[in-house]
Amino acid sequence: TALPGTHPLAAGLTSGSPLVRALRGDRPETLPVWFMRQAGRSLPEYRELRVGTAMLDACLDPALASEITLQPVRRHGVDAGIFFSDIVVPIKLAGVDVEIVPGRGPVLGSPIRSAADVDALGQLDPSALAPITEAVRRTVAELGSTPLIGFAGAPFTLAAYLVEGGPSKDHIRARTLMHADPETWSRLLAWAADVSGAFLRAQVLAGASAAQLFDSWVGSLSRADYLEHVAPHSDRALSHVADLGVPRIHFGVGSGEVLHDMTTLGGERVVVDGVGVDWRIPLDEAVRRVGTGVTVQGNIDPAMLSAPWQVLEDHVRDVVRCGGAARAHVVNLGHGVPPETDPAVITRVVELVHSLGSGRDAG
Ligand code: 1CP
Repeated sequence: TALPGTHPLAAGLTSGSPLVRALRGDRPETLPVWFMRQAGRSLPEYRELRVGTAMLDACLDPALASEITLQPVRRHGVDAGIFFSDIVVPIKLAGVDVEIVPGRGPVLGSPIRSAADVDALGQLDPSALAPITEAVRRTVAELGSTPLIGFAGAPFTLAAYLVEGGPSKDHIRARTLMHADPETWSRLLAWAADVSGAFLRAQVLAGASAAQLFDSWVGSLSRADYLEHVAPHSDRALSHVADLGVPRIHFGVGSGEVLHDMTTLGGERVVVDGVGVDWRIPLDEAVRRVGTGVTVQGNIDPAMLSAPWQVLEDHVRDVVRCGGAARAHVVNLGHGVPPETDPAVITRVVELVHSLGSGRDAG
């Protein structure tokens, strides 16, 4: 591996952690659990720190980004930190005019819709990633034996913002470009893959022990379009960390039709270590689709977090029972923590999962 000897995984600090073991296919004594969007608006300590600082400025302030990453780990006792940043940070660093509008999400100054727009995209200067590297270094120094997960946006999900110019429902303009001008589409996705890949690689080299690619909006694609126009670019993004030997997780929402393809990226073999599953299909069904050559991650329904405790507890036990069909299971939500979630509920879910042993004996 090309990891520096001081890296937490190479140095043996995180290699025996439940998260890393589970991603490598092992069943640790306790199931690992973490939550997508565990940092952020559900935490009062986050809201306090963020007062007066714009989202992307917070992402580029190493002390702030590191502290926000650590908050949910301290509070909930989760088995991993997820680096506090956003999928649009690297495209901003590559010169794209993008802001994160509170209550809305990423919004571009001018959407990318033509061949000329794609030609005008700049490259990501590696030195621009210095605040990311610094934030990750500080974070892993505090986390010790708890692994940090680095992440990036998959090319399709990034293109959904780049072409639409902001959040959208069915990504119709993006999918239109894909069919109307496949050559321009392919160049746009290759650009996004390399920018995201460089962002992911910087996090891993600076100390992240796992890497997750978020293809949040993959559910708006047909399987045929996914295989032809998207999967090769996701493969390209993940290839940026392939030589580093860290476990790689691939996650999407509404991904049932392409779940298997997300593990093989269109090839013959499983090429990722973990696949994230949303709340729409039970994990035993997910295992029927992906086989036992990959660890499953998920899939507590985020809507359950505000249900009465007994309803939530039964659901969590069921998720763990269904996850018993997989070679290994990383417990998570099917998508992010809703901002209105009571953080005490999250802590209680962590305690419950940790009381269920390896997951195989839960019944
Ligand atoms: O002011 C704020 O608090 C802004 C809210 C916020 C936060 C806390 C945004 C805007 N991004 C983030 C952080 C973030 N984004 C993290 C780290 C926190 C953690 O997971 O603990 C991560 C991993 C992301 C990744 C991200 N950003 C994704 C993929 C994951 C997912 O949730 O699907 C996506 C799609 C985005 C875009 C984005 N950024 C922010 C919002 C509200 C959105 C979604 C907008 C939309 O609906 O299209």
